[in-house]
Amino acid sequence: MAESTLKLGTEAPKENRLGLKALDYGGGKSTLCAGCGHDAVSNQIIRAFYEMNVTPEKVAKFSGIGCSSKTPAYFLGRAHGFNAVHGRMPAVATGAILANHTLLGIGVSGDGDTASIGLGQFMHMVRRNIPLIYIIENNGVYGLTKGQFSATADEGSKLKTGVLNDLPPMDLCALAVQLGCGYVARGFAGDPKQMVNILKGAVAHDGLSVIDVISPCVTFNNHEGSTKGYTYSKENDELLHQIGFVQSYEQIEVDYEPGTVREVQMHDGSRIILKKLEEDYDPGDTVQALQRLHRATEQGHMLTGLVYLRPEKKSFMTLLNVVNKPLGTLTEAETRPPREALDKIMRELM
Ligand SMILES: Cc1ncc(C[n+]2csc(CCOP(=O)(O)OP(=O)(O)O)c2C)c(N)n1
Ligand code: SF4
Ligand SMILES: [Mg+2]
Repeated sequence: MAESTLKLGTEAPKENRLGLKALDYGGGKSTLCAGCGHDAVSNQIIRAFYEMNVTPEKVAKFSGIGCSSKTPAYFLGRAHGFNAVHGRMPAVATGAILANHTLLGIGVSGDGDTASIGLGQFMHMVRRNIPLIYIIENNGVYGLTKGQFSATADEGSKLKTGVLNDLPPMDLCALAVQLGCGYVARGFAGDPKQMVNILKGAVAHDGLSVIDVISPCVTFNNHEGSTKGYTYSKENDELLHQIGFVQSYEQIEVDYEPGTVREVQMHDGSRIILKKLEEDYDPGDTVQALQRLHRATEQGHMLTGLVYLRPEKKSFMTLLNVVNKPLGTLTEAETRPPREALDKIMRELM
């Protein structure tokens, strides 16, 4: 494994509870353009998984095709990985996680990979609530094929060549909320603190989490007239709340004024702390989530934070009552119905 060039920060403790260092969560050397938002997101994934004490060998990484889809090679080099076909990652990830849901699945896609060619696959994965962390590194363009507009590009935004986009954008967070996803968030590659906490919450969530992260393409979509570049995103970032995350083993009591903080308990006992900013936003309210997303688009704002959270929603594995073992390890006796069950079926058919 080549040594990672990603910066890992210095403030975190050297070893986590598994005795692993942040570098143990790194991957190969990135070949992306210097300053690409996708490298920042890889860095944030490394930090979140390290601080969450995830065993790298228990992770399965999935991706499609694009600069974004190359990034699983740059983090968690000790994990399993499958680089699928353009837009087809959801089907591959669904199959793999169904076969072995003892693995923690993480998929990295792009706005082209998800919202253009892969939209049908994405929507069915959301409906099924496959337990997977699904990240869209959204830069509004097809970076790998030299910067054409994708389906998430804002109306009126301009390509470097001067071409204007006259089609409305597709909001992947709104789509995920609409289809009933239990964990929907929007982050910004330039806000690592928020992103790491969003990712930690997703690790703790049992079900699909959709994380749309605005991740600027410095080569093709970071100029004046772009609405997905660093400057525009920083100036128009509308924070829903500040996100904190407390792991299940931490005895931290949060000290706050009544009514200023919302605390949500996750199924593993960890807690997500949402510090309200200017208004009372309820992430469990579907209509409010859709309204806020729509309003932000109309105002040219980038709404970030935990847009929608329903941790109680049953994942596909729970609905299917799948055994808690990788299917490939089941013995013949465990897969074949007992003699009495077969006899009973035969009697019913007579
Ligand atoms: C079936 C198929 N069609 C088209 C392509 C060409 N292609 C490769 S990557 C890509 C778009 C990538 O855009 P996005 O998913 O936004 O990733 P980014 O590079 O911006 O991170 C396209 C159209 C392909 N590889 N396969
Ligand atoms: S072309 Fe854009 S998306 Fe691709 S690596 Fe370069 S900056 Fe990143
Ligand atoms: Mg893109």
